[in-house]
Amino acid sequence: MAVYKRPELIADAPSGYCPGCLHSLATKLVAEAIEELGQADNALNVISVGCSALNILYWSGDFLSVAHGRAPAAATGIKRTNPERLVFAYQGDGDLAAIGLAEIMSAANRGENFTVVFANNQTYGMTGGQMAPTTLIGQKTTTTVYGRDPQTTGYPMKMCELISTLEAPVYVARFALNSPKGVNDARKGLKKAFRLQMEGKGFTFIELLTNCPTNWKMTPLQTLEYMNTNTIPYFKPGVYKDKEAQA
Ligand SMILES: Cc1ncc(C[n+]2csc(CCOP(=O)(O)OP(=O)(O)O)c2C)c(N)n1
Repeated sequence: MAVYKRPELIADAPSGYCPGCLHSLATKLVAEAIEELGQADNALNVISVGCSALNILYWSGDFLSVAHGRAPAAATGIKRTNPERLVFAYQGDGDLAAIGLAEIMSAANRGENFTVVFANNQTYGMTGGQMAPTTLIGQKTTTTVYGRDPQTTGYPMKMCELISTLEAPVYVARFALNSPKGVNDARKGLKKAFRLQMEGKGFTFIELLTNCPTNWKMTPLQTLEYMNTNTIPYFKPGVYKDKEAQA
């Protein structure tokens, strides 16, 4: 008897991710949530630039690959012209919180009726591990070799907290993918965000705390422990905005 089945939205192909990278878990959770809602044929993945773009190697549903940081702008056009589609953008932290900061804040502020899935691994993974806006204080990257210093590079940007101050977003939540509970909560959060979108409720934002074993220069297991001791205390998991619960 089969106890586990690969989601149909994930093709039977090598993913391209480094061993232990949580991007692959994140995209699997996205696929599962969409399939549980019966939306596999209706979903449209707006794939941005960065390791998130490795999605194109194995996402078997519809997708559009767009320029760095511009996924929320592209998703706006797609969703407005195809309101019946389940549209989501999948973005990394360099993509979303650096080059695409204007696009994400503007789309959230307009209350566009799509979902953004934000994989926060605190680094520019694909280009070799440079500092991202979300890099933690003291975290070593190839551009902060002595650790991030807020005097010169500011503080790690908290996107859920920022976006939840806006009036329009309906559901804003952060989950950490380094524990079974975090994974289960993330699956439920993604499903809720997609359901709210299909009900036409408005902008939904799911941040997933992920890792980068290659550029953090740690084993996969060490990254999960680092997330517990360093990432989670700063980027606190939780629901930051839920208009449905407040109604
Ligand atoms: C306009 C433009 N500027 C810069 C780049 C180079 N670039 C490719 S991926 C990337 C960083 C991606 O980092 P992040 O969004 O954190 O994703 P990750 O790879 O960590 O998942 C950059 C700067 C690009 N492709 N296009």
